[in-house]
Amino acid sequence: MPIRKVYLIQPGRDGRIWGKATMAPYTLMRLASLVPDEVPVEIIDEDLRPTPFDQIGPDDLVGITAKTLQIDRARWLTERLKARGATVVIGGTHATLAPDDVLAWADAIAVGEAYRTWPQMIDDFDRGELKRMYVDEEWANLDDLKPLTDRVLKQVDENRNYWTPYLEITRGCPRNCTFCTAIRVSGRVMRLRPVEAVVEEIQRRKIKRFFLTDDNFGLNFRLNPDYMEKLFKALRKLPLQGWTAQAEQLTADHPDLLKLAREAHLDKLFIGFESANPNNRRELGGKAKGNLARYRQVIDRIHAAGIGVVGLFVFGFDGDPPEIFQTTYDFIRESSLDSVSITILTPYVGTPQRAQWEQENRLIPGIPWSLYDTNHVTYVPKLMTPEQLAQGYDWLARKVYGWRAMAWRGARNLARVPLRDWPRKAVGSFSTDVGYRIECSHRDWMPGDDGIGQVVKGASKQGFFPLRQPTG
Ligand code: B12
Ligand code: SF4
Repeated sequence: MPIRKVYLIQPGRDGRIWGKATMAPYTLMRLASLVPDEVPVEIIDEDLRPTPFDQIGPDDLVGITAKTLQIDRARWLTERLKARGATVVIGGTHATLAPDDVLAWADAIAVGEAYRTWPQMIDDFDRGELKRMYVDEEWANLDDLKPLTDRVLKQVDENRNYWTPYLEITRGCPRNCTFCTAIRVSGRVMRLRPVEAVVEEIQRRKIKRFFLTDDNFGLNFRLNPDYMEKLFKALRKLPLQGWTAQAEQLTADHPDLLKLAREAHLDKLFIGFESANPNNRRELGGKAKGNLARYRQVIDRIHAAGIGVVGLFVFGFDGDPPEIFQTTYDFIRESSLDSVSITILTPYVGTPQRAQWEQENRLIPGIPWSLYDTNHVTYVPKLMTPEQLAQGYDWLARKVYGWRAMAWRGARNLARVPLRDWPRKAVGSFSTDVGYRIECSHRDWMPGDDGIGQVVKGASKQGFFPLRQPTG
């Protein structure tokens, strides 16, 4: 049937926070830019507005993106949209990792990156020949990435509607941490976008701040130093306020590149320390060893370049005893980390971690996908009970995301930078901490029939401020 319109939906979860939504729909902006000019396209971010069911009908193709924690909502939406005669395609992480799970209820699925298959799906739908499954795991050359179109940028108006614009510069990770899905969704080969294309995109989007979607941007300090030098020299000419990226500890061993990165307005590196327990090194693909002295050195060296450090820690590895929370807290308190992310290990489909625990019969049955959010316990840990893992996590969350702890960290971060940088630093520190505090609020989250759920005060005795309900 000839296509009338394409809708692209980002399922909601947290709604607006102080008037804006947190996550700009970068994935959908890229996909919408692949829609031929003659076909109308509309992006719906449910954190900003409800899905307009009454406007969507039989000649429309609806694409929904979903990580695992959004897939229950994607299914709820699909059932309603199909009832209106629309055709629904599901893509993104969960469809890529668990295609059969999604094929059971979606009209079609897109496995992998979809740079090649998404335009083909639109064309097939237009000719009435849409197939059920499209696989694109060729790890497209990022040299040829289609630029974001002006109609998409105008429609999303990201500087007005969102706290954080996203940007992709590199993609892939050659490591293979047992709990991570990166190699299935982004490939093991590190791919780089041409520096000129990155600069052009930043200028056209008029973004002054951004968070890189790159899984392991920092690994390029070792793998592609020449590219990084070229990139930083280009970015330092732009009037940016600051940007942040995910990295690993080895960035600290490249002081010259760190200095250039700071000149290029890099504000903070999110470093995956992952664990303060030296017994977990096998799970961490060789990148972190629980060596606290080394962690301190890394933080000091990155700080010396004028760049902030957010420490990422995961809990519930098979080597983790109940004391891991206290050990990690002691480290966090005496380290000079700018901010901290704490998450519970989550066995996503397609990871070696899940395969092992499935075999050992340790996955807790009946947990909805919406609680695969890294804030909930979904398996039986080895050296603690599930309750001990949940309680230890709640204890640590209260310690590190309490208002007093956040204010103290904020003040310590300000003390490290010159007075002229205080406004930038204060906003940066506070927004990262508040973001993680909100993530932890999902401990008070009870899944609902609408695939989203709601906050039930006191569900975890966490006591953080309640989240706003998503619109619609
Ligand atoms: C950036 C990012 C974020 C951003 C959010 C960005 C956003 N707007 O959603 C932030 C930092 C907020 C974030 C948060 C979280 N994230 Co995250 N995130 C990423 C990351 C690093 C990159 C995603 C990205 O934007 N890539 C760039 C865009 C262009 O590519 P893409 O999204 O992959 O989309 C392509 C294809 O997947 C496909 N596609 C996608 N959707 C669709 C839809 C259709 C219809 C079609 C045809 C194709 C298609 O085509 C696109 C173009 O090629 C990925 C890792 C990764 N490499 O994917 C993790 C990842 C998606 N995140 C993950 C997780 C676990 C989380 C958190 C739960 C972590 C936490 N505790 O905070 C939260 C959840 C927040 C939430 N409410 O959704 C996991 C998901 C695992 C899973 N099985 O679901 C991943 C895979 C990381 C990992 N290492 O395991 N994340
Ligand atoms: S280094 Fe990071 S992105 Fe790479 S596999 Fe490990 S956790 Fe995933």
